[in-house]
Amino acid sequence: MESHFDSHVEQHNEDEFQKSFKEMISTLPKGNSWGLPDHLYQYQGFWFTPPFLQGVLLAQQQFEAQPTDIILSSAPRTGTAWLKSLTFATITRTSYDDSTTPLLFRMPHDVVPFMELDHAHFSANRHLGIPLLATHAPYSFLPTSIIDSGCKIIYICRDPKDTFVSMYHICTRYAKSQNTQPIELDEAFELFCEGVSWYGPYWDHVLGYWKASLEHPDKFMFLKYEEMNEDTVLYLKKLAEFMGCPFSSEEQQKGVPEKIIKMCSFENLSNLEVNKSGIHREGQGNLEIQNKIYFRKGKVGDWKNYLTPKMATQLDQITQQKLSSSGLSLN
Ligand code: PAP
Repeated sequence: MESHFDSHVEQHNEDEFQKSFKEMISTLPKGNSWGLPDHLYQYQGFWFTPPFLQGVLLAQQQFEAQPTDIILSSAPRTGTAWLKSLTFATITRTSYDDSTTPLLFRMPHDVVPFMELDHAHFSANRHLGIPLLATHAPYSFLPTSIIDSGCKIIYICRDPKDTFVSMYHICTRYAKSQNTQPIELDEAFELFCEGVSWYGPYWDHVLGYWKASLEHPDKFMFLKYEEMNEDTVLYLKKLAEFMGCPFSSEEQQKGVPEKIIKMCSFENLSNLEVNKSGIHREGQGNLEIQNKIYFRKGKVGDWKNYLTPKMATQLDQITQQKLSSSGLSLN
């Protein structure tokens, strides 16, 4: 059991960590954060806002992965919430059904702990007894215990054009909710192309996980939002198998995978009261955000409504150049 002394020591260490983190961050290159309050800072090749970078570094020091953990990794706006809801509903299907699942009253981000921000509560957040943990950390930033423990990693990525459009919208919607000036699309586009985006450069994020997945295929599942959208049943079955809880033939006959997919669909989740009017990270300063901001359209190819053909070509060219000889395509 933890004593007062232990918690005092922990607090002291945390204060020390905060102090050295602040000093360290003041030496880093600073980037435009798309009109949002915190600046982006470049650390070891990737851009972060301070709370997220601090969280990743703390996790590197403190998080001890278990071999049974399943890490859900993604760059922002690539399908994290969808992946969380599908994996959560699949893993908990013997405890809950579609009329009792916590997804009915908690948003997907609130049923799976997030490594960068929930580090202080790892054990507390596992009260649901599920092995899932989410992170946006680039592969090279993962705590060594995740690699060493051999736990499973599921990565989801998405066409950079839709990822960009989705990121642009969450920034403008958040800025509007704070009554601050939203960034212009052109400016955000330039920043994204230069790699200056949350956990960007986006392509480097994807490539880090892609290469690792080729090296350790048994430990990785590498997903694309578009493929999941095309054949969700197939990918949900693959996910269940990968997580060690395949759907039995009886479950398949009863349509359990289809029910989970319906429950976790954009249409269903975005219309739930919790996702229309709830608040994520309430009382946590700049991290507080309305749940509804996370849900926009959930469509493949919505970029066509926002990018000019010239912009689309420019992004495609960057993607082709960055991914050349990797064997991966994203558009
Ligand atoms: P995050 O990094 O902010 O958590 P993330 O969940 O990775 O975002 O991705 C958000 C995208 O997934 C949004 O895409 P859009 O802007 O193009 O619409 C969001 O609408 C979409 N999304 C959210 N929930 C679902 C879902 N259940 N099914 C499919 N797409 C979804």
